Amino acid sequence: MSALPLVGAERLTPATAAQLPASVQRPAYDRTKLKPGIVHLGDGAFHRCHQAEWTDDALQAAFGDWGIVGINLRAPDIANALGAQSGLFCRELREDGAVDRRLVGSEIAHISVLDESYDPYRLSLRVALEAAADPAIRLITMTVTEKGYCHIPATGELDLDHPDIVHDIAAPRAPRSVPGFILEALTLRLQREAGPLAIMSCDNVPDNSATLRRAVLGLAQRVDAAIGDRIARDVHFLNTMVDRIVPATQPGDIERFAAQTGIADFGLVVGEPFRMWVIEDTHRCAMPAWDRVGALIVDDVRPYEILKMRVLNGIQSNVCQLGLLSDLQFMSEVMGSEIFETFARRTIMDEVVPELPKVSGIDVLAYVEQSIRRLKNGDLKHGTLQISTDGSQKIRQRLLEPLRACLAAGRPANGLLLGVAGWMCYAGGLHWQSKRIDVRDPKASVTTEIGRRYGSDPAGFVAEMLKLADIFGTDLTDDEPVKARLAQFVEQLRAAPAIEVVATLI
Ligand code: CS2
Repeated sequence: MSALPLVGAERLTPATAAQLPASVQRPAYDRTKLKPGIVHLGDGAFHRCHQAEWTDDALQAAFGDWGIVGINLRAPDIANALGAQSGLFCRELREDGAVDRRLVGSEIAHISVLDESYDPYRLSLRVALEAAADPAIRLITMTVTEKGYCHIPATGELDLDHPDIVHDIAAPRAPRSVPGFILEALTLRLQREAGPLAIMSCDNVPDNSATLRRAVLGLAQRVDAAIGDRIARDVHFLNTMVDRIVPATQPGDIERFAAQTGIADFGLVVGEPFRMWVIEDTHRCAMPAWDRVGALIVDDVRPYEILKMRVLNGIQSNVCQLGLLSDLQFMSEVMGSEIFETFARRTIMDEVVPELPKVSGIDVLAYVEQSIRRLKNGDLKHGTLQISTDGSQKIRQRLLEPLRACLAAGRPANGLLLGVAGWMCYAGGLHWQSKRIDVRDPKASVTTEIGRRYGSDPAGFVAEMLKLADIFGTDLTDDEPVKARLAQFVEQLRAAPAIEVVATLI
């Protein structure tokens, strides 16, 4: 689509919002009365299409001081994009050709911490910390992606060698990492007696908020042990499971929206109708009335988390690299191929489902079919590259844990192993036709170096990859059958497009 539709479209603001077509749902509460109650770190597409929408529903059901202050500690610059729109943005849900549009009002302020090379960086960081330390805030939520936790993926422990953690131990008042930011914000809050607070991670990290808590307390131990003790006692960290497929917004989405509505919305997000949110809250912490609009409040989120990470995310991570290595750009193209669909279903049914915990109220087989349907949604442009990004942080919970469970039960795990081999080839930069692969991962320099050195020696390549203990742990390094199978798959993936290897396997 050309950029022309944006010319002549008016920027979305509280004034121009009135010009949106009548079919666009509006907030059903008085937004001018909304005061802040939540600070959210990582104000990206997923947050806006999930928690922000859910908060709009909750405000509709029971109005209260639960406006969201969005903070981005790194690019993208939301203050520029959403500040100019007074926090307003629309979300579109797309499926089977149908489009559902809604104006979301729950976000009321935005702060971007500037790049460190700019002079006002420290000032912008201070503004963000003060926002989080404000007594009006009773909840800090976050979607900062897996790598934001600065943990070792294989163990979930804080990575004390992480450069940002090293920095934050030396300079805790000007933190760079998410755990460092939370620690400093909590320090300010405790010094000022800012009142009760709960913290809720909404990332796809195993035991998400408990992992964050460990990171914050681990850092506190090295910075100020007394503050650490108070955090451990006074601040609740609530584990959650979140679910909705929300690809990164494309310029074409914004152009189409402008062409169809006359309004240019630089905060637009596009997702699927399905949504789910499960919150583990045994303390009954203060939060918006999310439970009245569909969120589940439970005593133990783990079964839901394991189900979602191994089935929905599991399929995504099992096939995204293989799709990319077949030159397929979007998940819907991958899952639209009968070969990949059969492969994904078989892997999940034969290798993953038998070892899943029971989840109350959920029929696992129906859940698997629903997940496959969701992943085939051709109205969403969910890039195989987007899901492959940061795979080193994702594969433990999505592929390796189910692989371990399957092997321990004495079952063959060829589908999962092919997915792992796909990740290895992607991370190693090994395309069968030697096309350049865009490896986006915190471990990219290490994995591509292994690919460069061992590209023509599949067994050596697999052995070196498995030695990355922060990803693979130490149990697979000497597992000869696993190594042999992975090496065989890597060899096949070096010789033909992945879809052919998948076809042979099924
Ligand atoms: C995706 C997830 O990019 C990714 O890692 O697997 O964002 C996925 O779409 C969501 O977890 C679905 O809830």
